[in-house]
Amino acid sequence: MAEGTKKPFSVREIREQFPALRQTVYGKNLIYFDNGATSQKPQVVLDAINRYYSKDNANIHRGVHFMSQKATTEFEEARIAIQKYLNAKKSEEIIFTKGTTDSINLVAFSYGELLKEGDEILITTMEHHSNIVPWQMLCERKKLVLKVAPINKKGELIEEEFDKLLSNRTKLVSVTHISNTLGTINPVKELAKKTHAVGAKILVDGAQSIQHMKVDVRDLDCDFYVFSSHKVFGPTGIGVLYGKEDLLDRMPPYQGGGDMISKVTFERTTYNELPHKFEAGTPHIAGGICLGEAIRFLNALDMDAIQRHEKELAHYAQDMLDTFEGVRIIGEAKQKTSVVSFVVDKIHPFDIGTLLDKQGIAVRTGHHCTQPLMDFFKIPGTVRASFAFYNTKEEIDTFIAAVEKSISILK
Ligand code: 7TS
Repeated sequence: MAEGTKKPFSVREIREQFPALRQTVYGKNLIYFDNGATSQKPQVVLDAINRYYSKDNANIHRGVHFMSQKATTEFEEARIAIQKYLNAKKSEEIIFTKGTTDSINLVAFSYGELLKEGDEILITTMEHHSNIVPWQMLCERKKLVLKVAPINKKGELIEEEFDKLLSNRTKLVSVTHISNTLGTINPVKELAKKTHAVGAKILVDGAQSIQHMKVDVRDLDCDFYVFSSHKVFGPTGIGVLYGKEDLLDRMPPYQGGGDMISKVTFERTTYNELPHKFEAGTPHIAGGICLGEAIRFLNALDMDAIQRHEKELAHYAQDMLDTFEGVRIIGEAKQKTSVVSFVVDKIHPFDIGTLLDKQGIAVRTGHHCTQPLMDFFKIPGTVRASFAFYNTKEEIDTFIAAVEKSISILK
């Protein structure tokens, strides 16, 4: 297909490419609504994993031999595919990590080295633990101050409060693009402008956005953007840190080891250039190559159509659940997508999740690694249905009937 041409969106055609969706669970057709936790993998990614380990397996950046050079080329081509997909200026700005959590820890450690006592980090109430705990650890290590911008009852960031917390003491804002628990879409482009106006940097946690919308890091003007491969139809164990080149250049390495050095003596070591400075040791080579494949797969699709489809699914599910007595939707932001979280009066989320499972429906229950957010809503957890482009309205009809049945059993 010519560069820039997108396939018209067809759920049926997309589903055909995901073998995991064609299975039964407890004798029922699987309905996979746990995409916030991890996504299923298309055949092209499965084939790439098989191809790599069957034929191309070799270490990279070091071999003179054919296989090593081939693996190196494929790994670096994946980096370029990701760079283009994110519209980053240079492929050197794409650092392979283990995933979102690892990327945030890298920034917390490394960018954190540039900060001094009294500097402030600003996050929000709706962050995943991965975007809370590394900052708490950094604050303890460097005597920094962690500030938390509050949200309203709908699950939206209160921008006036965010503005009040921003000051020339703020050195980094770290905010999720889309909340994994609420589905809220944060106005990160606007937040980036405000952040830069006080001279701070902004990290966007893209764990829940890259698979649902077109992301252009230069348009957002974020300083860092992080995501996990496994949530974007690639393998586990690999992810990405995008960072602006000048900033990454100023940051010290996170880990020491092979590949990240330029010259080692016992007296002194000099470090390699970007991106290698941040990629110590043998990386997840197959993972990187297959993430590249997942990104190419996504790039051929019409992301605007996908976004419309997923928004429609979430609204459809939410509107129906809203009519049930005793059901409360958690997260009713005006700008929201792909996630419906809810609680039911006097019924524990886990019990609903268990009954849904027996009906072949995979959802997640619990706090979704957002305990402070659960505290804000004064609930122990939610039932969360999180959708991907391969989900259908018919699946939601089955899900709604199953929720109704589960409630009637448990009441
Ligand atoms: N940030 C957000 C917004 C997330 O949703 C997640 C994972 C992470 C960070 C961490 O990603 P990891 O790949 O490094 O683990 N969220 C979820 C979830 O909602 N259910 O399971 C994992």
